[in-house]
Amino acid sequence: MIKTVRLTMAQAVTRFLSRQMTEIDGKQVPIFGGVWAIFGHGNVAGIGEALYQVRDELPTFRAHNEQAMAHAAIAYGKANFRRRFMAATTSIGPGALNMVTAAALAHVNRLPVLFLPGDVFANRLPDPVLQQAEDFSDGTASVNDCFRPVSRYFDRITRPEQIIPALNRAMQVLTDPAECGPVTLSLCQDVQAEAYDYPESLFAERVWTPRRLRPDRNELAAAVAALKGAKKPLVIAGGGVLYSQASDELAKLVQGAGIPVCETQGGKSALPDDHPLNMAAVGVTGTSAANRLAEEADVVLAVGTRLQDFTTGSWALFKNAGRTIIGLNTQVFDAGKHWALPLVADASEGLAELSAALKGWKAPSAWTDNALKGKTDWQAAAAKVTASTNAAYPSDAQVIGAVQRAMGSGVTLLHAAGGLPGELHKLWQAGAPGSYHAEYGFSTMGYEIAGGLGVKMAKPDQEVVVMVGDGSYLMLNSEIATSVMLGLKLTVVLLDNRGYGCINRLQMATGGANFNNLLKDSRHEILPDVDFAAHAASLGAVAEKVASIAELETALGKAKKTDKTTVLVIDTDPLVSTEAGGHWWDVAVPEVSSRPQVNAARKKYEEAVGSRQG
Ligand SMILES: Cc1ncc(C[n+]2csc(CCOP(=O)(O)OP(=O)(O)O)c2C)c(N)n1
Ligand SMILES: [Mg+2]
Repeated sequence: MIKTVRLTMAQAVTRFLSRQMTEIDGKQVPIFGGVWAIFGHGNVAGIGEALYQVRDELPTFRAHNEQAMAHAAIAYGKANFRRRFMAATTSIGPGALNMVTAAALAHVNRLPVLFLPGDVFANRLPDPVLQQAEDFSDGTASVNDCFRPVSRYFDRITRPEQIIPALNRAMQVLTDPAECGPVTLSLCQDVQAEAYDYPESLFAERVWTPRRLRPDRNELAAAVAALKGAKKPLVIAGGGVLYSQASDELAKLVQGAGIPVCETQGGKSALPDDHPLNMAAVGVTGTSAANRLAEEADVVLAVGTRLQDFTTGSWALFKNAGRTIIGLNTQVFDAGKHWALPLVADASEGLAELSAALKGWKAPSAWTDNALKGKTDWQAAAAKVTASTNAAYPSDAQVIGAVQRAMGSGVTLLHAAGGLPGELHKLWQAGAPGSYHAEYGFSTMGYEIAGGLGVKMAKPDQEVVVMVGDGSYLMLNSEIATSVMLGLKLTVVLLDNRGYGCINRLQMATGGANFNNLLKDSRHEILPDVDFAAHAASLGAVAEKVASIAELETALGKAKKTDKTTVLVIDTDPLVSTEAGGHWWDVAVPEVSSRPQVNAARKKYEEAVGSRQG
């Protein structure tokens, strides 16, 4: 007879989650950092009661918005290089669907998070329950089906014993570097409360260590041959380098072979910004140093990157017609993209084996020297745009310069949407791996503050600096109150350019009229003049509006010394962005229009599309 324990399905879930462990720096720690929860009728009696039972081993955190709490959970997973993660539970209906955007964010960025939304009654007897959508033709449909396309694994639990294989599969997905992404276990609310005799073995402590695949011999040989034949090799470092914690192996390979490196948004901080071979940002928001090399490169070793359009300049960046791309990636789907030579492996293992096989081989020194010179030129251009100013409306770049001078490279900097991602990708001088936290896979407005909270939970001893536009702030700011409540300090720098500055600039670049982006160009009776400092103060933060770059630096100096969440607001110019560096991005311009500006933009667009390689 196997030993069993009688628990509700929800109690089985929380007990199981509390027993899953991992090893960090030789020490065993729980793999789940906690559970975010907003309760409603769909989870308070089931999962809510079960979370209370394990509150000492598996802490529960309360938030103000389900999307935001999911952002915090996802940021926690990212800041932990996917080695630890969190769960998020909601009621049914609106509470559940508030997490769907966040699920897509995690799906796009390949980040681990466990969603536990409540679902309708499996027995259907009280139907329709509060917040249940009724499908006239499909009795099995529930609004939680919206999670299916944005979950790496989705399951609906309609009987208590189904949770046994579902939890097994959930852990596989959350801990596998190739499959990694959001898992949704949609928990029917009546079943949460149903008891079952679960085998005790389900609740044994398990230790999960990351799988590190070594390369296939043939793929490795092909990659080595391609690199040895290269005259102009270039490495693109993506987020996979960080998740694999492969920075040392990357440095070893490129220093040994004299190969310049450039970084995607997800990969920035793979090497410190001041590493001589780090050409920094590549692509649409790239530096001149990196993009010049990318245009000429004959062999591109793309490590741990999805090669999204911002990285490849919508596939117009790599202009060398004979170029070969090597895709070093744990995921086959990414490794072979765009006819790349696949090298399916963990980044660290793959780089180590490439280093060993390339020992003694060096890229032509003219190529490496050319790269070093390009970096110096870029640094001079960047210093100019980030220098201090007395302007009443400084640029985003000038604010970035102030934050960098005041906070140094030792902080973790976080951003997600608006004009900031492009400027920070180019201009922020990142320090240690993971110190630059960009959510630019989904670029979700409103990720910033909640994401900062998740990073602070993962790195409580780190100074976490969130940079956010007025648009993103207004979309989702509620977790400032949670950061105050939990004593998790954030320093938030809010750039108020009175509207959606970057989309307004994109609108103008595509020939459009200034329309519906900046507040002044939007239909209004009264032009809003939002007092962001008063708003942030009302949520419990220390808040101040500064009048200049100099005042911002002073205020940041003060913020560094306090342990309270601080929000600093500065007015900025919506029309300026950094022209240096950068690359074309494919945004389709209307083929016909009564506006001559659109027709002119279309002409330029067609020329750019025509120059795309492959
Ligand atoms: C949830 C969401 N909605 C819409 C967009 C499209 N979008 C990208 S940036 C942006 C404007 C952001 O405004 P703000 O935060 O003020 O930054 P700014 O562009 O002014 O720098 C919009 C609407 C998005 N990325 N995310
Ligand atoms: Mg704005």
